[in-house]
Amino acid sequence: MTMKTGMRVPEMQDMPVFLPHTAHWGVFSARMHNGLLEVRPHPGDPDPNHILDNFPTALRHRARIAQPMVRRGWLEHGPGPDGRRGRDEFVPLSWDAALDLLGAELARVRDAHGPGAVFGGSYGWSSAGRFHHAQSQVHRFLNTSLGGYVRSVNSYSSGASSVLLPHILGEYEDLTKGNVSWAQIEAHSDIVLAFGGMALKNSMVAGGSVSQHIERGAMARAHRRGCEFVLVGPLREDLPTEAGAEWLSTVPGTDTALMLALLHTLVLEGLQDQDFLDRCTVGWPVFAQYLLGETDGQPKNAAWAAPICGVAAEAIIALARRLAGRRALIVVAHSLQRAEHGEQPVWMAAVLAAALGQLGLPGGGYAYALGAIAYYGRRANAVPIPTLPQGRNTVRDFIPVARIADMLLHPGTAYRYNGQTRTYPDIKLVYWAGGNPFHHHQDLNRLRRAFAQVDTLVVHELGWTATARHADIVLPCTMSLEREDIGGSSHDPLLVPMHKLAEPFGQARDDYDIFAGLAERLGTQAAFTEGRTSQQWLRHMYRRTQTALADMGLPAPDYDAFWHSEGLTLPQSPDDGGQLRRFRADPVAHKLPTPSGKVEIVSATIAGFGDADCPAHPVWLEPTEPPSAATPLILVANQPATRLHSQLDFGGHSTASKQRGREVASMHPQDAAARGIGQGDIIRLFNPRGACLAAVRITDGVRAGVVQLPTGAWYDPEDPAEEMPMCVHGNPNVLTRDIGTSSLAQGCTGQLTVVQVERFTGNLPPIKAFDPP
Ligand SMILES: Nc1nc2c(c(=O)[nH]1)N[C@H]1C(S)=C(S)[C@@H](COP(=O)(O)OP(=O)(O)OC[C@H]3O[C@@H](n4cnc5c(=O)[nH]c(N)nc54)[C@H](O)[C@@H]3O)O[C@H]1N2
Ligand SMILES: Nc1nc2c(c(=O)[nH]1)N[C@H]1C(S)=C(S)[C@@H](COP(=O)(O)OP(=O)(O)OC[C@H]3O[C@@H](n4cnc5c(=O)[nH]c(N)nc54)[C@H](O)[C@@H]3O)O[C@H]1N2
Ligand SMILES: [Mo]
Repeated sequence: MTMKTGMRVPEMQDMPVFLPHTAHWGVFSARMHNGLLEVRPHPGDPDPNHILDNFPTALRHRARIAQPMVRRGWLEHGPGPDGRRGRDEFVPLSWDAALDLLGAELARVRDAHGPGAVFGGSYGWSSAGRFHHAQSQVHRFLNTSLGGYVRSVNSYSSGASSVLLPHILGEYEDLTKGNVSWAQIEAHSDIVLAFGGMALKNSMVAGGSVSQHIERGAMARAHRRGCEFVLVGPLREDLPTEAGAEWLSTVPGTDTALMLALLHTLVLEGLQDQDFLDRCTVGWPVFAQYLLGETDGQPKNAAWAAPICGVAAEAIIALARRLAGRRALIVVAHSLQRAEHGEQPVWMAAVLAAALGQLGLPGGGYAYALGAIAYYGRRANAVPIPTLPQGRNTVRDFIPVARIADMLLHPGTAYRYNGQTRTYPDIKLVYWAGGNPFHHHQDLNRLRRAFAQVDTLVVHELGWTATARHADIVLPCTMSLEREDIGGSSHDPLLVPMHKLAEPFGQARDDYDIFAGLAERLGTQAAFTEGRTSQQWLRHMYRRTQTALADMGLPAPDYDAFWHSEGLTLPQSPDDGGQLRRFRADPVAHKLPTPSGKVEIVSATIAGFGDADCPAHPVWLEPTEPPSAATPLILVANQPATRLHSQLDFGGHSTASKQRGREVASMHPQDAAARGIGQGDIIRLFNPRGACLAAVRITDGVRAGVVQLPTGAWYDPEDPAEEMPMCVHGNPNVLTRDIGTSSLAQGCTGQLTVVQVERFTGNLPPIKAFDPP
């Protein structure tokens, strides 16, 4: 795969050799040749990722930002709440003028309100590269220059599970990253039951870097050995054909009911591992009363679950029997918990795996989120990779990350989180670098109202995302191809020298240089830069890895040797099954880090919080917004295959997958026919929160009653002056609901919502998302 088409970069000299670089979607090398960027995947990668094809076209695309810009209303009237954000004009400024203005505004907010009025959570994946990692840069800048900021905790990825799992099973990082590996599945698993699947499109990316895409090969080899893969969910493509998967098509959002029924069947037939339950768990007797219907009169049996999940009762019973007595692995995709009551399937899967007696066995038990990202199911590096120290944040206040609009709309209001009653702070200035809330957040019309509330919104971006368009001050940053860095991830053995492959676009600067310029104006330059240039930081950060290698008695090349190599292979820790393996072997000596030291089927801690939307043990809770006559379909807004989130949506691979410029939604033939919709038509998806257009693909790979539209098409409001403009490009977050998973975790619920769909018959509005404002 060598990509040759792209935007010409005439000012760049031809390069004699390919130089290494990396992205969240894979290690590669590239060179400039005849003014074009040529990209080659890492030769050791068995299954390279086509998302690399977005680079050549993206590099000099018109969607890039060329110059610092300030919103006219902000420039003329000063900071303050303003509903014109997102539809106002921008005025180009010189770097000096822009940094002077922003430096003064930061000083004003700091002096008048304190750093507790600055929201610097700045959630987002930004780019690979450990030094120019935008979130680390913005945090370090706000800490060293303002004394801190209101931060965010948890992630859009795992909002519910990362709060729940420590209460009931163990540390999130241990359970996801040091548990069941692909190698164990290849060698040991008899049956893998994957709720939400393990789609290859997802495991093709990993935050920071990935040098080998191993998942397709691992599933193929396991399948050839005789391992059975069963996919539970609404989309057939969520497991690859190489896994030979059986597809159990289910109604989204009903997995907890299905898991309860599987367990009910096991108990009814005496197939649960009672010894494991007695030895390693707490709360089974209480939970069993709920399961058997002794507490509420409703046994959670297969007949009960069948109509909820849309699966025949006999199929549930047969599946339960197949799990018992075999090396069974339960996998739950992140997607299941990115929904209302998302804590429940994560918890219930742990109970099911415990009842099967499989926790801690090689290739068995519970692999939460395996296959969702390429750093799960792999060995950890035995040495630390370089990181940028972020300094000290003196502000104690935080929000669960997905509560941003609530915070901005309702300062001073109380909310529940992980057993606490907390209060939203009063934010005056929001600073974003390396994330795209108009990609990641839900109910975008509400988010627009929220961003209208602040005094000032600052955004560093490489492209004109909707977030940049809603900012008051837009500072153009380089993309990773335009700077030097060190690439790596804690679960990939290759540390990559990321060479500069092109000059910065227009006047774009590195985030580091932007912050250094601001720090100079705030008199905090020494604290922020510590007197180092970017180059000197790279050398400084590399030393940590070099020293750790030397301490292990391993070859520890110096920085120059590393820089001129194709990459440094790091030692890795053994694939030893981690905490669950040790616990299983000796639950007394190796207690789990839960309050009881055991698997908590009933959690006294969570019961003590007293929140009805996340009670003492896993339960089936009805959705509060079920399908209705007005919105009969369930929308699955999952991750896109042709890009990472919204990144480089204007790149060639992403745009090639669209039709008539729109993102493609998938529908079942029955649902399409009922609405007079034909293959390739443009459809309008709508609900009371908003509407968007998409092209349609009609396929029986989607369950009837479900429509799937991936995330990541840049928000493109038809008329931004309207209160609820239609997105003409296909961003599903105009439709999703901005509520927390529950009072426990307050996680993002963007995966599922209810919608209606119709054929769009109006004049097709043009796509403007990639044209500069
Ligand atoms: N409906 C729905 N919504 C979802 C999800 C879902 O399943 N359904 N999934 C959620 C999940 S799991 C996640 S993780 C989030 C992802 O949300 P984000 O991480 O916010 O999405 P990205 O598109 O990766 O945003 C990164 C931004 O950083 C910019 N960038 C890249 N490099 C640099 C740099 O060097 N400097 C600066 N300053 N900027 C840079 C990119 O141009 C891009 O705009 O989305 C969430 N949203
Ligand atoms: N190509 C690509 N890969 C990515 C990303 C990307 O943007 N692009 N993002 C990365 C990130 S940040 C993350 S966090 C992970 C996310 O990992 P996930 O959240 O697991 O990924 P999704 O694709 O959103 O969802 C996986 C599948 O779950 C199914 N599903 C949805 N709801 C339900 C349900 O209620 N029950 C069942 N049984 N199935 C359901 C959907 O059919 C969907 O295709 O992906 C990572 N990988
Ligand atoms: Mo994520």
